[in-house]
Amino acid sequence: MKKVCVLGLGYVGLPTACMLAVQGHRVIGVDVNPRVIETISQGGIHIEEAGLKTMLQAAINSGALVAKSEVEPSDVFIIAVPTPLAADKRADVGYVESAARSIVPFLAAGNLVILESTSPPGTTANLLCDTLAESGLKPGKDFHVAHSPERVLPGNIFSELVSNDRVIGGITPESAEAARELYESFVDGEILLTDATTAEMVKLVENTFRDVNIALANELTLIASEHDVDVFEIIDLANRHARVNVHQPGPGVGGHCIPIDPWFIIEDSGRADGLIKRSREVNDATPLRIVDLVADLVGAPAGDPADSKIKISVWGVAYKGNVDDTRETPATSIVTGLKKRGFDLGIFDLHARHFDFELDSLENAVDGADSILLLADHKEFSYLDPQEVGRLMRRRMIIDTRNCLDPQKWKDAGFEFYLFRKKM
Ligand code: SAJ
Repeated sequence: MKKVCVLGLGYVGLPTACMLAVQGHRVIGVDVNPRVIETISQGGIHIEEAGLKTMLQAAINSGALVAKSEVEPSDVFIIAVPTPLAADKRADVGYVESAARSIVPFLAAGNLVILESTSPPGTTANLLCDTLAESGLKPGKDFHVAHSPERVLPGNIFSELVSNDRVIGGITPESAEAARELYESFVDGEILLTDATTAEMVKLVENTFRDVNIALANELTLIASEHDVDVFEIIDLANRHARVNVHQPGPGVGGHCIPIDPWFIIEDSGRADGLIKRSREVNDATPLRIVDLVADLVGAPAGDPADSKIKISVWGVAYKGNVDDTRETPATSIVTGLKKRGFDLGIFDLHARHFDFELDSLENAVDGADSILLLADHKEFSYLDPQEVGRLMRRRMIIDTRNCLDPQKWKDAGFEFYLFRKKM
């Protein structure tokens, strides 16, 4: 069992720290945000994830996990800090660099440093190793360095931490082996070893694959509406073909990963004008197409926005269903666009913690509304009673951009029901 210092206690770092602690490692969880340290030290959680609170309390109560604001000498250092996208569409690796620099004073021969943050190709071999070498020790000779990208799906993190195959890229084969030894303590999936830059690319390719396929689905939505057919039915039937896996269209692509990572691949590539960039543009344009769709179906507010009283009840502003995360959520630009067009809005979301606009209760959100616009497929929405909801509305209309409601149930309650532009 090792002494492991995990830097960054977010959606990846905190579950990983808990998992290592309950496996018997001595874990120091470090975060620059004092409120995060305080919350965790009291056994509380600052992010919503199934099973996290229970795992955290077990780790804290056993004494195996301690949350601190300072790094300290350890056998293993895991860096799980954000790599946001800068305004110039390049990766901001500043948090990785400062995390690495905070490790330098404590680095010792025989240590292992693992970068889990999604990073542009070459970050581990160059930026990370160069910064750690400021310790005077030689990366790959005196200590090990590896990149092991997290691949967990928010909402299903703990089971995927264990069951997913894990890719580990070492700056040397020995570094990869050293990292395998740690992950073997909780990973049941296959552990696949490679070099650090390949591991970085693997992660970016996974998310880019998803982004490109979602772009295809979002483009198909536009084509399907030209023929007045249901895009979800088309995709469902096409996916019956053994070699076809079209993803689901939606109101846009959000989260901290899929809309970001493709840029990390193309930022230094001569191929910046190809499919990957075009897919980003298709997905980034989707939210404003939803605004146009609402104006077309519900009717644009006439004349001076001030006296228009058309109200849209927006349901679900998290970047996807059943999570609390609103980072890069398409709902932000959709709400902004609808407000600019002069619509009144009522915004309802049971999960989202932080949103740029005020959230309402369900009653206030639907009160006097002319249509519901569903943006995130939270499971609670399918439990709602359309009659009860309809009683509060001025007009019974619903636009579902996630295909997560039963059209017949709502139509039986007198609702006009739209899947994107397709009237059901
Ligand atoms: N989305 C669609 N249609 C789809 C799938 C997703 O519109 O068919 C949208 C979602 O609504 C959301 C966005 O894309 O707005 C991303 O959601 P997601 O569920 O695809 O992915 P994340 O961001 O929650 O998690 C992804 C996962 N990557 C892949 O599945 C390849 C996860 O495994 C990664 O660990 C995570 O990114 C990450 O941290 O990189």
